[in-house]
Amino acid sequence: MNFSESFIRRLKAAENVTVLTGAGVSAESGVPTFRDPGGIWEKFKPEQLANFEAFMRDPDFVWNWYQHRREIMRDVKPNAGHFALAEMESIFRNFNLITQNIDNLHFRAGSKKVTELHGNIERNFCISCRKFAEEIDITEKKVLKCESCGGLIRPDVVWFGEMLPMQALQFSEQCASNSDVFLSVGTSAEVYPAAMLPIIAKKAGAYVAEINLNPTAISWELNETICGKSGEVLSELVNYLKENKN
Ligand code: BJW
Ligand code: ZN
Repeated sequence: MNFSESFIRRLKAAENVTVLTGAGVSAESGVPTFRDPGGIWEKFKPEQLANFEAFMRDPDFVWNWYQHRREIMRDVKPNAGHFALAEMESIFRNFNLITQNIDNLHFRAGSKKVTELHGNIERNFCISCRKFAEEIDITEKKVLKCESCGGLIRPDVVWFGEMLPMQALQFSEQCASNSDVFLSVGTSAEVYPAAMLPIIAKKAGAYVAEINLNPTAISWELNETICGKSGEVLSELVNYLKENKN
């Protein structure tokens, strides 16, 4: 792969690097993406499933969908892209990984500094008393009830119309504003406010590159789009950096 000269020059000099990841980074592990052909939203509309009203309308249906996804996520392994990002943590003085993914694969690959914008599928909480549920049986098809108050238990993920965790969002915006280089990897950049982060970084003077199979909704606003599989591009990038970054 030929990385552009300007990208390499900026990366070699970079101290503050931020990476935003999306579902595409986990695709090579076998986790379905949302908006690609064959992705989650081809079979289900987001408004049917990923919002609070849908959960209240049919809690068992939405719960089951998350249980199904938990089974997929439990059985997959981090891929070369996750491992490359974990290695980058020690290459740059200040490296921050921000993810929209809820699948835990960055942690499982060894990344330590991960900011989760859309929650984590492994956690669950009660919609009435907000208490976190203990470990759950992921084969249980009926929605669980809170042991303390009997309220419905939901996954600790961010649905449409819900606020992102405030601290995580503020920290991500800070990282974006202070980046020398910002990478947006495997995300369609269609969901806000996450999709604002590359734009914030660009406006603040960062070199912003996107790694994706295809150009995205925001490509025209960035410095460059590197077309390819994130596992392959990131591995090559980290190998190059290990040899060339001082
Ligand atoms: C590869 C690859 C490989 C494949 N290698 N690449 C401003 C403007 C307009 C709308 C809004 C706005 N602000 C807020 C909104 C509303 C809404 C929104 O953004 N709507 C848009 C759809 C228009 N946002 C919200 O509601 C957010 N909340 C919020 O803003 O609160 C404040 C507020 C409240 C009320 C009113 C106004 C403001 C919350 C968003 C929550 C998103 N939740 C989900 C579900 C999480 C739980 C779950 O998983 O079930 O998060 S939706 C889903 O999309 C999931 C993802 O994290 C997110 C992003 O998807 P992602 O990761 O980009 O995946 P894909 O599939 O879209 O793309 C994959 C990409 O990978 C593709 O480009 C492929 O090409 C690529 N790829 N294989 C490299 N191997
Ligand atoms: Zn409760």
